[in-house]
Amino acid sequence: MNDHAVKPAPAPATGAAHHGASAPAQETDGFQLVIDALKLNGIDTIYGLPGIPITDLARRMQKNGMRVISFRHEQNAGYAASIAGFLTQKPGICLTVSAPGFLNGLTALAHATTNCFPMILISGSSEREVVDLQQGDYEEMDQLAIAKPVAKAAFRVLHAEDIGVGVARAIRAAVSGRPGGVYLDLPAKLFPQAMDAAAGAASLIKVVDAAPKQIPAHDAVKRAVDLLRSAKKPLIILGKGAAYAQADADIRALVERTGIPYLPMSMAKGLLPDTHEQCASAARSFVLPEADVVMLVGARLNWLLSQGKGKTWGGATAKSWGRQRFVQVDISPQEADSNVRIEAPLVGDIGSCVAAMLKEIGPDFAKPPSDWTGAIAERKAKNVAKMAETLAKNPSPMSFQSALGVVRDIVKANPDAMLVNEGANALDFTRSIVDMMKPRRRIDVGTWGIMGIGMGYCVAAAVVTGQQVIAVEGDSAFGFSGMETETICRYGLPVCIVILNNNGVYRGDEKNAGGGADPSPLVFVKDARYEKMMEAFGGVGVHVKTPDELRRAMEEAIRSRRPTLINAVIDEGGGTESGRITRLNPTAKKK
Ligand code: ADP
Ligand code: TZD
Repeated sequence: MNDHAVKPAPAPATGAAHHGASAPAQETDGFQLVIDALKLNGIDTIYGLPGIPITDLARRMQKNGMRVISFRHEQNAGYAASIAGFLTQKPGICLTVSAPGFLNGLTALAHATTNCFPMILISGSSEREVVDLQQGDYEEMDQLAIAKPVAKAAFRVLHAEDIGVGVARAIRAAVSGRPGGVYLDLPAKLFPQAMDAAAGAASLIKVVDAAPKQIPAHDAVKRAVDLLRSAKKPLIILGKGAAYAQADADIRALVERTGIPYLPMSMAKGLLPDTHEQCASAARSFVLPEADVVMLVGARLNWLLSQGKGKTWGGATAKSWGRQRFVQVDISPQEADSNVRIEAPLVGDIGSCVAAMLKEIGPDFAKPPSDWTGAIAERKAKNVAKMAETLAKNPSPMSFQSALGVVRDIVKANPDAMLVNEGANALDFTRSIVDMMKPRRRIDVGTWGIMGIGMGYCVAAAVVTGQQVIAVEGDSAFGFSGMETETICRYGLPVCIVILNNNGVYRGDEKNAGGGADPSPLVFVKDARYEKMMEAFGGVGVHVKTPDELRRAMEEAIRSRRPTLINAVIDEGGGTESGRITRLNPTAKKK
């Protein structure tokens, strides 16, 4: 322990001590116990923003050898923590001040819960007595009550001797079962509370088996395998829960041994290489309505999969079910039947479920009929050829596709690089054009389609993996977290940001509908020079107008590993309103 861990207690006034009968008692305090509790559980990185009452906590964390990554806005620190949780299976920690800092972190906490990422938002709070009587403390707010509806769990610690329990409960809640966001409220008065160091150390808990395996029942495994065996047109959908589970080899074995075509959801791309012959991404709109048995692995039938019904699935009307029969592998026993009937729910952790299925399947599973796989291959070939044609075009100004053709090559040449992606068209085109070759390399807007994850994700991806990070950003999307370019420069992170700049939200050519002088609410300053933001902080800024310039700039960024922002000018009329989700925006202007 270092000098902060223990300090001699002030000399006691009792006679015994004066006679030197025992060594002076050593004390610890709330600050130190929080640090020791986190470190004891292998948590060594904090994403946050200092201020009252956690400034000293951040200082002492750093002094105690923790990595403290300090942001310019708590929301970005929170997003960083949430994705660190996804990448590591350990709760990512976001540390904020009270009321406004806490509220800034809350969006990220809700995002973590929604996406099933383990995260702990630790916020300092003001004096309970004053808060509860609403007497007007500095940044007074009942944070615990506000956090509860968006957190998987929320705890408050009032006494130093309870810090160990509080941290242990927060860790367990974040990573066990379906992971999620946890709120831990630490009032200002807790931090300086002193207690005997030995008793303090004894009060800490090293969490044993924080995310216990959940072994599926054999009859559930058999039911799932039997349903798969009965299929003529089976399909597997891999979701980000499958990516999170880190059961990569078994998932690949299951897909390959069954020969079943699969679709990766966006953050499951690369779980098997996107170029895998069984990957049906390029025939998505064909396989969804045609499939007869669909196995979901760590993917929910939420809006991203049209709730499992309607035209996407071959249903007669927008609300009617298709003919699919479903297997759903998920850790949450409540997930099944949330939209359509799940005939074979398989509840357990994905590693255990997939291993059990492999055992049940044995070495000889009859491969799907060749008229099914053949029809998919045919569709794929047609769509891939069409895409290749589009990518080969070289329009001026650049299109989304001609710019992303370059990104695709660069990512292919750097398969370990992390790809961060947000925007509308910038998201949809990147998802379909840029192949991922390895698991957990693509991180994006997730379940809510949230803008603003960009720079927080970049920071965490670089910090957690040490790999090159490439961010493909819409110009609107980038604006939500753009100030963190300073953070990226401050920590010298190998992040290359490519802004697909079309001067606005979705596109940049819209006019004021009322004919007034104000610009349309959807457009930004024309030809904005975003690259100068990176230059302002000592990074590299590049303004590019052609695929060749973009390629050179990306190659140089990766070679140098310097923070780089490439402002890639694309056609301002190139985007579609809401990207590919116009169906959710019934009044969207059709262009
Ligand atoms: P996507 O957006 O990629 O379709 P979702 O976020 O909708 O994925 O679904 C992820 C699902 O994975 C959630 O229902 C969650 O309960 C589940 N999940 C997360 N981790 C695990 C795990 N280790 N084992 C099993 N299921 C998991
Ligand atoms: N606010 C938040 C937090 N999330 C959102 N998803 C939105 C607003 C609405 N929104 C989208 O769904 S995409 C988008 C917004 C504002 C930006 C699209 O513009 P872009 O990308 O420049 O980022 P493209 O490539 O021009 O479409």
